[in-house]
Amino acid sequence: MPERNDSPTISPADLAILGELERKVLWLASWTIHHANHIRANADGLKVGGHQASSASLATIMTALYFRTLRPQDRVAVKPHASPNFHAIQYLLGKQTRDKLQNFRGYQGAQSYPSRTKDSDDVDFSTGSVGLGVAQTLFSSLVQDYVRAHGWAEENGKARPEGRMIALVGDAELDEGNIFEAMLEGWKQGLRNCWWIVDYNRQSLDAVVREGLWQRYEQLFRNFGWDVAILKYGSLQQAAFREPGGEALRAWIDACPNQLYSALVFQGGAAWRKRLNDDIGDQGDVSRLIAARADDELERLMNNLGGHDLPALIDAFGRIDHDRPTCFICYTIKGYGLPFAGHKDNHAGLMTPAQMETFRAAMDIRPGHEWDRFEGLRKAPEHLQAFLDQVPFAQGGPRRRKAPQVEVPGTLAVTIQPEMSTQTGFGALLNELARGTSALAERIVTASPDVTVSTNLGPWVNRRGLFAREALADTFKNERIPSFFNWEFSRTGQHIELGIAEMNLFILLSALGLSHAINGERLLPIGTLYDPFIARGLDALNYACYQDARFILVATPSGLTLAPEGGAHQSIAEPLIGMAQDGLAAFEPAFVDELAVILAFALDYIQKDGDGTESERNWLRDETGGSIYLRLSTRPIEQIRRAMTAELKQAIVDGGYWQRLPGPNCQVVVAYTGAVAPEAIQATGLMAEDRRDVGLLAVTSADRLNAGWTAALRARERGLVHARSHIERLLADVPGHCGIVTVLDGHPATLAWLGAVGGHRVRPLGVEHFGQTGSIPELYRHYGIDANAIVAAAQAIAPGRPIRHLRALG
Ligand SMILES: Cc1ncc(C[n+]2csc(CCOP(=O)(O)OP(=O)(O)O)c2C)c(N)n1
Ligand SMILES: [Mg+2]
Repeated sequence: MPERNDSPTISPADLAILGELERKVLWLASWTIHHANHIRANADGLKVGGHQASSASLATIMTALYFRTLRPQDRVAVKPHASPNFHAIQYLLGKQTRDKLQNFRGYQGAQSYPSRTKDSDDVDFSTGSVGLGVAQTLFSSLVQDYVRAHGWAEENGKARPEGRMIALVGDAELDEGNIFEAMLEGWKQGLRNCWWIVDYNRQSLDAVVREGLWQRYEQLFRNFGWDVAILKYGSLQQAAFREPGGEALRAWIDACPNQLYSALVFQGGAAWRKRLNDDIGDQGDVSRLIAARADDELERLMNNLGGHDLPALIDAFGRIDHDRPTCFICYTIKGYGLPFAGHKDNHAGLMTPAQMETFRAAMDIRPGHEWDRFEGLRKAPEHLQAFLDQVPFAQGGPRRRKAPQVEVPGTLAVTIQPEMSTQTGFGALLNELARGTSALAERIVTASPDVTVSTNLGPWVNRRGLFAREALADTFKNERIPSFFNWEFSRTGQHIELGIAEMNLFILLSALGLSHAINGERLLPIGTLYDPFIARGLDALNYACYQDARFILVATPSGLTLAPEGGAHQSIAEPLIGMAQDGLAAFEPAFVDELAVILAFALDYIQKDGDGTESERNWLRDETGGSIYLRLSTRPIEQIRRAMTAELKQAIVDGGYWQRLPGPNCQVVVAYTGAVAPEAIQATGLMAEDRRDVGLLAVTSADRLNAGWTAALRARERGLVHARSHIERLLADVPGHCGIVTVLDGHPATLAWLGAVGGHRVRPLGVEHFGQTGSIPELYRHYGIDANAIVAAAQAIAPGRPIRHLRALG
């Protein structure tokens, strides 16, 4: 990487300043947490918390990185509970306010864990759920490669420098399986420009970790093609090892169990001396080495692990002159420099006010000057400021980039067959997009965890190819073996084929869906998977939404409609996930013309960033956008021939429309979602024989109907008396005595709330138990979502005479 000059050697003057900044980061992070817990008045009297020990563990590493090694193009996922360090660093760089620090963990203050969306100081990647931020850096690196391989590596006529994607990783974080799933995928995809810096303090939340983990980590990383750098000894220790007797000291350190080392760190200099003398004190040279140091010097020496040694860190980071993925295992002490350093119970430990007073004195901070940026530092403020002014990391202007929106046509072309499933429709829509040459199609990137073909992405991939940094031909094609699928990899391919791990799909979508903000190049990611396996990656999906990544998730097949596949693959709860997941608008269309409308909307919606004109027609805040979840099915159903009017389009996007308007004498409305449309239609037909004016409500998005409804309720409570949601308008003319039968191939609670909108009686039908194998009619009968069940439900809640009359009798 020729553009980098962050060398391994540092001038003594710069090193001295970095040493002061390291103290400052430790002080500010500790003080921020202390202030939140002991000084600020908190309304509820609850402990606020924060992690002084976990932050202290990373103070040196983060000082070296942020004030020396990082370049503006580098991106970092910070270990969640080291958030106070990050905010302290940004505060020193003038990018975080004192106000936010004083309000750490408070309402609208600096966030407990770094948040892209909620913090105001340029967080690159949100973290919180351990393991996910780590994998995010790996996938972000792949996305950077994707963007560059597609020729989008210039900005204002200049080549955009390649960044490193860096994770600061807690050692116990490496217990999370998603990290290893990501590593394997990274190996397959030729990962580069990725650093994981492990804070190897040998402590987790509960206790001290097993012995020898570093060897497992080292072997694992090397197996996956990573370079590994182990920073075990600081420069003081290295110098001591060169003294006579030094080798014996090193051997003792190497053999010392983690628990014992931690306990001695906690106990301090006198304990170190006693233990060392007991163990190796009878060997002339090493005895003299120990005796030559006072207790505090001995303590400093034994605490001087690689991860707390600025020269060792600067050297290790500066030596990397290649783009291979690199893992740094940095030995650290949890709570370094604080009174509970090394104590196994220190994870949530907070310094007491008395301990803080001692710490304050040691840091030379005068009361009332705790937040002063240079208070207590042993360098002139102008020198410190001059140093901060030239910190490379802070030179690049705003880190949040912007990319123009790609225009989406109002209508997407698709040929609709008389009978079709939504999944087939999806394949056909993407095939049409792939055939064209639009800028829209160019920016679409698809991904799938080994279900590309079975989710109907095949035609798209045949036309647009698979992505890899190095081309790879399809041997079957070259050997002229007939196949439906052209499996050719190239730098310009537009499909990223993943192994089966759904976690990886979601984290990749999270990385692709932030490309506009990270790379300044917009991508329109579409990921496909089987609907039930959303649950497998759910936390990663939540994570992607939390950091406002933008993507379209296509989940198919779903529900009972993959009937012979059986209970293991039938999804029940996913429609409720679609409703409850913040940042994700869920749709479940029944017909392909609906899907075409929704997909066009989706491609536009994922690009919105709040700049659009505010429309409160539905109280959905559509101008802010978000991600999209489409729940599709493999069940072919008879399509409706109809003109797609602007009004119908809008209603489909808003979440529902009347397929058959309920007349004035209506007693029953059937409201359905998705693939059970034929059953709902058939049931209304059956009921028409002895009931008049049965209504049929098509619900394309329970999620959006529900969100609009609750938003309108809230708006009215706040005095906007005219606020009306789409579902309220749809149900406005349904007589009060009417019953509503709701039905979907998913959990009945998804639509059960419809009765609360206008006070109608509801009988919600759906699936509540694990599936059986069988044909679709058998299963729909078994679970009570076929036409007969709908009719029976209607009979039960609207038995032929007006409900008003029944009420009067009651
Ligand atoms: C997925 C998930 N599970 C549990 C937690 C709760 N948690 C927060 S930190 C932590 C232990 C972290 O230990 P380590 O990564 O070694 O960091 P250290 O505190 O030692 O710096 C746990 C279990 C979490 N944040 N995320
Ligand atoms: Mg740890």
